[in-house]
Parts: sequence; structure tokens; C-alpha cells
Amino acid sequence: MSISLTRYLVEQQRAKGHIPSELRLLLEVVARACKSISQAVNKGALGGVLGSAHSENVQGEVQKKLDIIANEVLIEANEWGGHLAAMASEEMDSIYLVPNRYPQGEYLLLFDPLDGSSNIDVNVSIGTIFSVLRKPEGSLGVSEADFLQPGAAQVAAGYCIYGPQTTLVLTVGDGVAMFTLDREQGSFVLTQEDVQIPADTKEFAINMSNMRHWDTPVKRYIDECLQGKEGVRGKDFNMRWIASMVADVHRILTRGGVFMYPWDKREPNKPGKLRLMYEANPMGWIVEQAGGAATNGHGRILDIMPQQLHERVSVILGSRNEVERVTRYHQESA
Ligand code: P6P
Repeated sequence: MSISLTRYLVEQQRAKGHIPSELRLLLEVVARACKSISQAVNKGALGGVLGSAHSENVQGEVQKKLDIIANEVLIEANEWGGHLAAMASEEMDSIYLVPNRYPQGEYLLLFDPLDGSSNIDVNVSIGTIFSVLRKPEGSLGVSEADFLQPGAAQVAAGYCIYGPQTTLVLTVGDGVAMFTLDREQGSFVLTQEDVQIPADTKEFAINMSNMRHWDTPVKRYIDECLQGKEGVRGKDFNMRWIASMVADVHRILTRGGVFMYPWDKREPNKPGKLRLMYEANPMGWIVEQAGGAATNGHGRILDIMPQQLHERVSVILGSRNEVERVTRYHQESA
């Protein structure tokens, strides 16, 4: 007998008590928005939604039409519910305050509405990543500063991967659960709970074309993987790089692995490519909740105190023993 997302959230609240009704509403509304995004993504060329929107986002990246559609779907789905005070998105320079015509809630929602959008036009899995924070007590209005909380302060985090299946992956701090979209019923059905990432792995994910720009500890780690059985690791490694963080992270949650987008010399002033608030923090928490680890090479990602809404960070996450090894190599070379 299948368990729907709603039933799961209600029963988790009854058993554990950390999904108050406002948070449950938020998660159900986000899931419904992901269903709409999945429909738009699945139409592809038939929906006239492929290609560029001929505009740039705050990162200076060309926006795809689906990036903007996904962003609008998430805003419209969430602004009326009374559960949110404001939202922040990779696709918007500044925060989005819930309009005065709607009641304000206690939660802040951050999202990358369609991560991996360079893969949209080539039909490779992409996804929506979201993170939920509480609005700080006492603050009257809402400002960008209210969002600048460490990842450890998240009350919920998740992603939805639009691949051969549309799967919603969620944590509220009590492990990780996966829900697969049943298109006939139009609902997300629980297909895995208590997800566990193996502590060891033989698979690494990194964009090898950047090798000449990497810092010493990353070069050392990857060189050892490439030496295989004959080298210090005593085993052969496999490599994957989908260039869609949601897809690479989903593989790691499913069978282990280590994902790395480290700092490199191309733009020395940038700590990394990926964004802290709505990519590294939600994914880092999900990975930790599944028994893995997530660091920036020096410390736990979830302990980083954000300075800016769209700041970037170096990311090493996945199978705990491998993340600890890469982090140790950074500390030894510091
Ligand atoms: P590169 C997608 O644009 C993204 O933000 C992540 O989803 C992905 O892991 C990374 O960038 C891919 O970057 O430099 O390999 O194209």
C-alpha cells in the first residue's frame, strides 16, 4: 500500500513532531510546484520552452526559458500560503517579499529553480533544489540579512530531480526520504526512507577539464584515484560527471561516491563555482542526513557563516571516508 507525501508528513509529525502544519503546507506546495516544473521540462521542444531567454541572472549566466518558468512557478505556488515571509532564488538579484495582500509566515524559502540548466537543451537530468530557514525572531520586516544563516540552521531541505523518474528527495533533520512521482495519480509516493550513503566508494565526480587549475590537495587526491590498484589506494576508481549537481548528488545518495567542485586558479577570488545558500547548504544537509559528509576542503559547509546571499563555495561531498580524506589533504597542504 503506497504512502503519499502528505501521509508521510502527517505521520512524521505525529511520531516525531518536527513538521508543524505551516512547514507541511510549505513542503506540499513546493512538491506541487515541482510537479508543474516536471510537466514543463518533460514537454521540451513541444512546449516551446527550450533555448535561451536572452537575459542574464545575478551570476551573469544566460538564463534559459525554463529557468525563468521554474522560478515563476515556485514564486506563484508559495506566495499566497501564509507560511512564508520571503523567498530567495538563484534567478533573482534580491529577495522576494511576500506581497502585502497575503499573510506573512515564519519561514524563508531559498531555491535554485532549475539547476543544471545547461543540460536542458540536451535532454539530460536537471532539478530543483530548495532550502527552508526560519525567519529570525523579533525582526519586524524581512531583509536579506535574515537569510544569512548557516546551513546548520535549516529546518528542511530537498531537491526534485527531473530524470527518467521525477523524484523528490527530502530531509527535515530526521534522515532522508525519497518520493517518486506517480503520474497517473499525480502524487509523490514514498519509495525510499532512511537513505544511507556507503562510507567508502570507488567513484568520483569532478570536471577533469579543470585539472591544470586545481590546488595541490585536489590534484593529489585525483592522481591517487587514477593510479588505481597499483597506487596507494590499492583499488581502481570510476569517474562520473553529469554537470548537473542534482543528478550527481542523486547518484551518490543511491550508490555512494564523492562529488567535488573545488576552488581553482581560473578565478582565484571566487571560493568555488557552486552557491552556498541554495545549492551547497541544502545538498550538504541532505548528504549528512544520509550518513555522508560535506566540506569546503577546510571545514563543514553547514558551519559556514554566509556574508552574501549569492556567495559561492568550494564543495566536496558524499561518502564520508572519501570526503574526510580530501579534507585531510587540504589541511596537510595548508
Ligand atoms: P561545469 C550547473 O550549471 C552547475 O551549477 C551544477 O549543477 C554542476 O555541478 C556544475 O554547475 C557544472 O559545472 O563547470 O562542469 O559545467
